[in-house]
Amino acid sequence: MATFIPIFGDQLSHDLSSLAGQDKKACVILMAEVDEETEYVPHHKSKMVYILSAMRHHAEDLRRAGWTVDYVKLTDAENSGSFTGEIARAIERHKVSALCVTEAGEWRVKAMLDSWPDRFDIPVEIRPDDRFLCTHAEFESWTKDRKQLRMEFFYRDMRRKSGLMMNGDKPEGGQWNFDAENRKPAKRDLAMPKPLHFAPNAVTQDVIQMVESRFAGNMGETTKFGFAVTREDALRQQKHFLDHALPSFGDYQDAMLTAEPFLWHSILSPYINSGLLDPLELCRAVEVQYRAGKVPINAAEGFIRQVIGWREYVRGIYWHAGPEYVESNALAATRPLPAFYWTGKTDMHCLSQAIGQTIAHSYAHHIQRLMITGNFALLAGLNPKEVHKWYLAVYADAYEWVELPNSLGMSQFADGGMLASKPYAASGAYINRMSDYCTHCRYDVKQRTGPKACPFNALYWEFIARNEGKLRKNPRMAMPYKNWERMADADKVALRAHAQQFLEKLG
Ligand code: FAD
Ligand code: DLZ
Ligand code: SF4
Repeated sequence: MATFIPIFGDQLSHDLSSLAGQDKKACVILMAEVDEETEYVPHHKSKMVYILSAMRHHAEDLRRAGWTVDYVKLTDAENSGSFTGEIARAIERHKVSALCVTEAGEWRVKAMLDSWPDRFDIPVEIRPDDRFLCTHAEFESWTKDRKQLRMEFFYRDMRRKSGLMMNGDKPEGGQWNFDAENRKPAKRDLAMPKPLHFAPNAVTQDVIQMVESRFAGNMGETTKFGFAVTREDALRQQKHFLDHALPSFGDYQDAMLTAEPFLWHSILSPYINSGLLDPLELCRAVEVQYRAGKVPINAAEGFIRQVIGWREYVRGIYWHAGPEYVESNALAATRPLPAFYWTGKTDMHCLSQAIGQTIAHSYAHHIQRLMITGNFALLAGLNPKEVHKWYLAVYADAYEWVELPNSLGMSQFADGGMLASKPYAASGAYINRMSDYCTHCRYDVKQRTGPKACPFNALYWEFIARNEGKLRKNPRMAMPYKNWERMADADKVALRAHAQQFLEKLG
């Protein structure tokens, strides 16, 4: 009688908790490609190719390591289309005495796992996912007696807990955070590193064909597919990042350039989130580069903060906020997502760049997600649930636990400030400062009204005016409201009329 171990597409780690201490000879692992997962949002084609090919390669790796793996493909005739259905079928195929699984990464799948003890007539053990630094209990205890949940204080605890960039109990460099040094605009640079491109092998080609025929209408191109699909190749990209991009990662973290989708970013999130890379191992490798004098402190600290700070913090918020978090809409935003989010066809150059590269690569870096597509959605009052579903569909790194707090909380302020102390709302001036987009745009970033005026300008003031009742008392919004009050009435009327005309045309 075997122990049965289901492994999901975001659990592709050899040291997964459900595998720990098991006798390989007495276990059967199940991995299943199922409609339920490929269809809960219209995933980008490259995201699907990445996950399904990485699953197939991981199954082979596990077999080579001595495990028995039962793998169900999406095209298998008997495939029931759901995890629960596949487990029921597999229990009939194998003599199974117990089921052991690593906890789910999101509320939807957790509800399913919680139903298994009643559904199946065998003991079900659900183990914690120990690939995170902060446990659920630790995060809950950190939230106790705090009026506000702010990443910066949580991050300090994670630095202390991990010992990363610490000198005893003091932060390396004498301060916790070097973010003030990480806001430089970038210039075109021929020496800019490019992420490695991994040519699809026969397994990936098979998945590409299957995805192209089953999901022809989904966003994306697979012709440029070049993600790593094995841990070995993901480690190659990790090394490439450490050697070539990390030294300037900090300086240009917030920069954007036309036709440069990657800049000095790591492009590691798909691998970290699916389990091919270990986030703590990566952070330790970053610290080694710093201690060896190869990268400056603002790069090393900045990178480590993203991973043990922001990544762990958004996971904590996701589980703390509960399954109803997805329904939050503090600013009562209802406008439907414009069609150009799926096509990139808009004459706003910043948006066509961010969306165009999303279509091409299933990737955009953080500032593009936050300050271009996210900022536009916030200013235009787009429905936050629709915005969330878009982010969940289009990025290769998107799983609900990490995407939802970032989109609904950080970028749309739909949680009323649980995650961010103020909305990330900005006019064209910010985009112009941090990018070269405006110089290639048909709009004039300096104009606020009139046919050539940058839409972000009037939309910004419309956002301020529309949400005055909800945001006026936020101390971090005092300056914009002071500026709004100082403005002449005629200017206010003209700005709001211009914004409303634009929004009407948006449909
Ligand atoms: P780098 O810039 O190289 O950063 C290094 C690593 O830090 C990333 O790989 C990632 O693991 C981590 N990281 C950085 N910022 C964050 C953050 N805010 N939250 C969590 N981890 C972070 N990240 C996802 O992994 N999945 C998502 O679905 C996702 N959706 C987002 C939606 C919106 C609206 C916004 C504003 C951000 C979102 N992020 C998401 C966070 C961030 O944009 C991506 O992690 C990052 O762009 C991934 O690219 P990279 O690996 O090159 O990151
Ligand atoms: C995203 C995704 C897709 C597209 N397909 C599958 C799949 O067929 N089988 C699978 O195990 N996982 C898939 N995933 C990832 C899952 O959505 C993710 O692992 C679960 O939602 C758990 O959070
Ligand atoms: Fe975007 Fe406005 Fe700049 Fe055009 S002018 S790129 S719309 S910020």
